[in-house]
Amino acid sequence: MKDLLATYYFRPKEGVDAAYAANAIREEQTTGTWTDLSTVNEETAYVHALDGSVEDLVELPDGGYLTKICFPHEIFEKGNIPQYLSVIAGNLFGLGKLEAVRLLDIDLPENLAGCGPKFGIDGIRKIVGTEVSCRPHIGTIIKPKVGLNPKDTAQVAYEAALGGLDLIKDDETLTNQTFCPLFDRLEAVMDALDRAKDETGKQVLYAVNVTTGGDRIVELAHKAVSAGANMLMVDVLTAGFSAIQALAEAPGINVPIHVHRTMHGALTRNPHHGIAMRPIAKLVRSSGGDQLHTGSVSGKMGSKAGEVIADNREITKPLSYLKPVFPVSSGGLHPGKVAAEIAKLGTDIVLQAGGGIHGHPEGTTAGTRAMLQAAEAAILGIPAREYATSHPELAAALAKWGDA
Ligand code: RUB
Repeated sequence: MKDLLATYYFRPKEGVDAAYAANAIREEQTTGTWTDLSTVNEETAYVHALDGSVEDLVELPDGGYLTKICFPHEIFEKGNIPQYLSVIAGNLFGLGKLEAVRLLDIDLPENLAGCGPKFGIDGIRKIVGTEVSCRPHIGTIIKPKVGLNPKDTAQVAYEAALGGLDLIKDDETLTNQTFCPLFDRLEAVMDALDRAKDETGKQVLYAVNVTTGGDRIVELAHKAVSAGANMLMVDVLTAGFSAIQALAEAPGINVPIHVHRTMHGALTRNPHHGIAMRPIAKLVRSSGGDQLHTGSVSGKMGSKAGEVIADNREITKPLSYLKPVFPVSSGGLHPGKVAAEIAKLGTDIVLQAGGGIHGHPEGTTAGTRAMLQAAEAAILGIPAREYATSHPELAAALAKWGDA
């Protein structure tokens, strides 16, 4: 199939026929509007090739409807994701005949897909050296999320790296503020990771947050890579999908891209209205994101386990034309939650903890070790409490946060 199929949930306003409402979505997003047009006549009848079609309409027990709309591939400008969104997720959200409408999923055909991740799961595992063990990656967000100067940020990174983790990242709110200029921080952190590597032998990734205006992001990313960055971070919904795409396609930017989804709750949280995580995740894969926050099953952010599992399956499923994205489970995680995350999400996952590492009673290095020990225990099938009897860092974490 060369066309794009989009799945929506919707509730028509009282008195509005469901078939009429589904067709109104199709019309608004393709060739139509609220009335017939003098500009569509015998001579311009060719525009009907872009009409699209309502493929399915099913009533649900909650009174809402599920519909699938087929958008002809020619309606899209290949590779222009902002334009894709204007079609599949545009004016329809404001249609007065609808009480609510939510884009649930898209089937994005190969002919409309972008370049995809450069590294994907295997490429990232290769850099970090976990391709044989295949354990989950352990990551941390430097905390406090903002406020530390470059020297102190680097010290936290050093201590985290000594504990043996795989990924260190900036918080989504930290970019290039005066209290922690990006290039000073990058230089200090990469130097700290080199020093840690001399002791541990292990390469750690540092996702420096290059989220900025569209006119500056590629140049900033180039400079960051020249200054030694081995991973870049982008907030996809605030910067836009084209920010990821621009970095993934830019010659000379040969490092993985860590994609944060800050602001997603405004779109994803209402189960009846907005945009589900699934289409966002598929578009991130298509745009070239190597890692993506998709939610946790036991953390603080209120994700729904079933959706996280299914979203992760979608972005990791083998496709001949797109590498898999490494899903990131994050938000309120600590060692006591690791077993639940692995049980539900498997081992091809990045388990990321900020407070759950830097809040460890014995500090960041012990916090990192505790996360890794919790992952080892889960993989061995040993309850965390039992494993903790011979692993003091894990014991201290469980004593502080529990194991549920
Ligand atoms: C978590 C954190 C991330 C959230 C985002 O810090 O900084 O921004 O994971 O949520 P902490 P999500 O580990 O201290 O809670 O990953 O669901 O998008």
